[in-house]
Amino acid sequence: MNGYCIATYRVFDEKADFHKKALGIAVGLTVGSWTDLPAAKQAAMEPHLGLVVSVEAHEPGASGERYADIRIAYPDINFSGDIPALLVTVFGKLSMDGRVKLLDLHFSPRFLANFAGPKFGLQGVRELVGVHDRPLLMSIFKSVIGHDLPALREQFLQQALGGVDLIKDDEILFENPLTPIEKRVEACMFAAAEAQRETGQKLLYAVNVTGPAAKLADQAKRAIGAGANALLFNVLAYGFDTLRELAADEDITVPIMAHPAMAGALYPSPHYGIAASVLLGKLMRLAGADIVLFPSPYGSVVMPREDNMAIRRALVTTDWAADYVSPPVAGAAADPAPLTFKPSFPVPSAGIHPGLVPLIVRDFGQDTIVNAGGGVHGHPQGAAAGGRAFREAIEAACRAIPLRDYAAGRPALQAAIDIWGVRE
Ligand code: 1AE
Repeated sequence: MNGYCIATYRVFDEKADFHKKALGIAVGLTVGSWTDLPAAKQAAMEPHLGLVVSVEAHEPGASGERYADIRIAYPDINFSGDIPALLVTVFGKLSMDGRVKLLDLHFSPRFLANFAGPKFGLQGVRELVGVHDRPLLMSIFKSVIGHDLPALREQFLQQALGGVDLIKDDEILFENPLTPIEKRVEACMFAAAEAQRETGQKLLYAVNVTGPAAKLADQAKRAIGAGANALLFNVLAYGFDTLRELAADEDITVPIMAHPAMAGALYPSPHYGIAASVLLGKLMRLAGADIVLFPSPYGSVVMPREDNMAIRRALVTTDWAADYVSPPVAGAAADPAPLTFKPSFPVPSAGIHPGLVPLIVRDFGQDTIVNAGGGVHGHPQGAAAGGRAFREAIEAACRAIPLRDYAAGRPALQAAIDIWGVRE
């Protein structure tokens, strides 16, 4: 039985006949030409032919733009079972052909069968840190380039003493002579143990895996050998299949955190690129990210709230198939079954401070990681107080207590509110 992966596009054009355009995509990105083929050749090519599932045209509204949402079904026998092949098929040349944005992807069961998804997932990460009843808290190293190991170790210790559950490298910290990865892991895990003796808190340190693609797995394993208990990875700079390979490696026995660096080159335009929910949601989870960072609607790098909610749905729910439409062809596989991959942890990030925690909990509930760099290190009483202020804000939000009330008698939270305010 033929399986189809379905791509949904938003195509902008002042004059085009959108049905003709849809047919052009379906044929052009699969068999190339159709009506010119002799009947015998058409019969042989039919299983490979892309199909127009729907064309929903929108006449100019308030924006004055004319566009259509077009769904095309691509036979999965046309491409190998990997993300690069799928992306090149559905949006390779097309991404450069006028104003067109890839809004969504639905995967056939046969295509999905090539993937294992996250190895740990949200629940596995919770188990590693032993926290099941609140959002987790992560802080980010800030100002790391040019620092030596003792300086980094001290910065780690101060963050850890604030009661954070995870600490991540800054994504711009690459392999370097001052803090090479194995030495960095040893120094930071030593500080993690020191902090744990004081706070009782288990902690994951996501160390940045960098360098030539062919050496990433080896570097990750060396870091794990030195004690690393999580990895950070700049997925979009390397490609989704590199993430999939790391996640599928049996010797990589720790969660992988996906950083969204470079995503802004791809998702923000309404006219071009790939929707955030596909880029930072479905494809990240498919490729095996246990934890996924993305800009939030609340902080310094703003992503619209509906995009954030669509990413959350893609990362944590099982209803990817909910709006799958079977292609109108005999022998097409039935709608895909609900997803069985583990959920990935969503991490709305950038410019987060304690005064934003109620909004994060309102939108994401308990199953999120509150993540901050400047919001921890910029606390007037230091990074440890910065972490404490966040923990207090999380407690307040989970108990639906207004932050300003909860701050009374809690100097760390009060000081954070005094400088950053509260948005509820
Ligand atoms: C969306 C990525 C956020 C990130 O990596 C980062 O470093 C945030 O830092 P702050 O919290 O904005 O200081």
